[in-house]
Amino acid sequence: MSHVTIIRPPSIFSKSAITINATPPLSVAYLAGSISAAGHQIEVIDAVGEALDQTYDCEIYPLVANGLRHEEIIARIDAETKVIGVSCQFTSEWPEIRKLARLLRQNFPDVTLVSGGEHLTAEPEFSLRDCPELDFLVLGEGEETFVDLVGILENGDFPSEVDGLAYLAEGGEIVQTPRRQRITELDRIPLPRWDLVPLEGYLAKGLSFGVNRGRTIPMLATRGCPYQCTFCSSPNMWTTRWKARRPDLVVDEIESYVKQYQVDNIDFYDLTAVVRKDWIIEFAQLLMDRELNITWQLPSGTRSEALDEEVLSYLYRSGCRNLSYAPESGSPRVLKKIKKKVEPSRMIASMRTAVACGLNAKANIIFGFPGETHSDIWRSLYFIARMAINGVNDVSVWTYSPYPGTEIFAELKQRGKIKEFDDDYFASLLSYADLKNVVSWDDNLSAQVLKIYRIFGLLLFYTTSYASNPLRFFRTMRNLMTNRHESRMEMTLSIFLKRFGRGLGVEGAGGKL
Ligand code: B12
Ligand code: SF4
Repeated sequence: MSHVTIIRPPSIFSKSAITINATPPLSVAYLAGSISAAGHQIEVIDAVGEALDQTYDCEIYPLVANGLRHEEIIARIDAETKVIGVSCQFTSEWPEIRKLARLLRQNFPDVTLVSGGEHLTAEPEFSLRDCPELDFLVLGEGEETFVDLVGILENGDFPSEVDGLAYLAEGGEIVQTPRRQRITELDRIPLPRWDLVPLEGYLAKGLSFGVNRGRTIPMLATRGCPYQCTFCSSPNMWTTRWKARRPDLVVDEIESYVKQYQVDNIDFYDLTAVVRKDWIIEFAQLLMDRELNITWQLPSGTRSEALDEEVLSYLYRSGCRNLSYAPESGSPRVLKKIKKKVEPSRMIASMRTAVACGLNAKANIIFGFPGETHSDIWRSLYFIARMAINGVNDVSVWTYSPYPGTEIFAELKQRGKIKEFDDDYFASLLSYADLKNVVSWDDNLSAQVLKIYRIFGLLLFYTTSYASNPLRFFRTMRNLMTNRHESRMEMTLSIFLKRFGRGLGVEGAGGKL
């Protein structure tokens, strides 16, 4: 039995970010589930959950961290620990994770330091050279690889036969073992160990990736996505294999959270939850049969192929209240280029039906893909106005950021637009939600122009939405006064009002609502 500690690092965001999302760390809870099921002793340090109200300036770049300081993390680590795993989900967090890894190495010279997550899977070589303090990187889906790695290390062997790893060999070359096959039987993955995470802080504050609908816990019903959009790292991370769990087991898990944690709402973090119509209908029916009196949401941004009237009505009746669509653009030319196989008019029809069924629909739009022109942006703006007229409740207008492991990132690197990973690049990734500091990766549109388009897009959507549905204004007022939120707009307004009341200071997510 080995002693393992898994760290979820502080969350990083920009000083003028619109929102700070602190949410319970699903990856870490899953990894803890697998490590403990394999018989090891496990501890979790969720740096965000343990200090939801604490924010501080990062030393390396002009960003803000939310959570424990590094020295506070180190102080919590058990001296008996043999393996420390650090999660690195976001590329923007890398400079801070590198700093943390160095401190961990100084303080625990003999432990094995492991890291995994989306960023490392995309850039293993860079990460190991930039931070040789890390002994092993776990690439892709982490559960089986981490369990195998810990087991082999415990026996005193070297894990050269473990698939899914990268490490720096003695001669200085990078070794990457073959990528591990995705887990096909998702139902055999041990459930997340939420009892090891400071969950109550998140639950009590209704912190959620989606809209605040009370005590919210994240879940996964499926893994992977069958599509290959060129701006998304999912194909590299998860391959294009989409796998779903047994719907009855997903409902069992929900029921256990209702009983154990009194949750009101479930956030599904799935990449593309609704792929198979028969699966989602069976799941919704089972959920209705249990009469659990909860709501659920799909906040990640789903596709619309399987979302017809029958499915949408099942979703609503089973408690789904918020659904995010991900059209990304209203320009057919851009959609083709980014390989987002979406037909804007069909998506609008699905959104209209969703709203008619009682669901709150949100759409994600991105401006500034490389090569996007003014005319493409105007098509997206027209699409934004159509969505508002058709009753869509919310829109996010992000500016494009290139993430490693994506096709566009590789193109930009080849063209010399991204020269090397410096800390400015990492910081630039958080400009996507920044009202002030926009970065443009598009030769046709400057950062200033993108910023204006972005603000215009948001204004266009919300003025059209409120003008075409005046009742919405009164509903928003009522929800703001009662601190209940149905849409993202209401949640964001509530955060702004609170921040305004406190002098607009940047706060931790604990002060979010
Ligand atoms: C939920 C979510 C969020 C939530 C909450 C995230 C959280 N704190 O948990 C919020 C709303 C905060 C969020 C925000 C953003 N997100 Co987000 N988010 C996700 C999402 C949909 C799910 C994450 C998740 O829990 N997955 C399920 C778990 C099981 O998978 P996992 O995290 O990958 O963990 C596995 C492995 O990575 C590995 N692993 C992970 N850590 C470790 C550690 C060790 C030691 C080991 C051994 C293994 C290991 O094992 C795990 C189990 O298999 C992912 C997409 C996805 N489905 O993964 C995007 C994703 C992580 N987000 C992404 C992005 C870009 C963002 C944003 C920039 C917004 C945007 N433009 O979309 C912001 C940035 C926020 C910030 N401040 O940095 C990208 C990250 C790309 C990158 N390289 O940075 C992703 C991958 C989506 C994508 N494909 O583009 N996000
Ligand atoms: S953007 Fe969405 S649909 Fe496209 S590959 Fe990524 S997860 Fe799949």
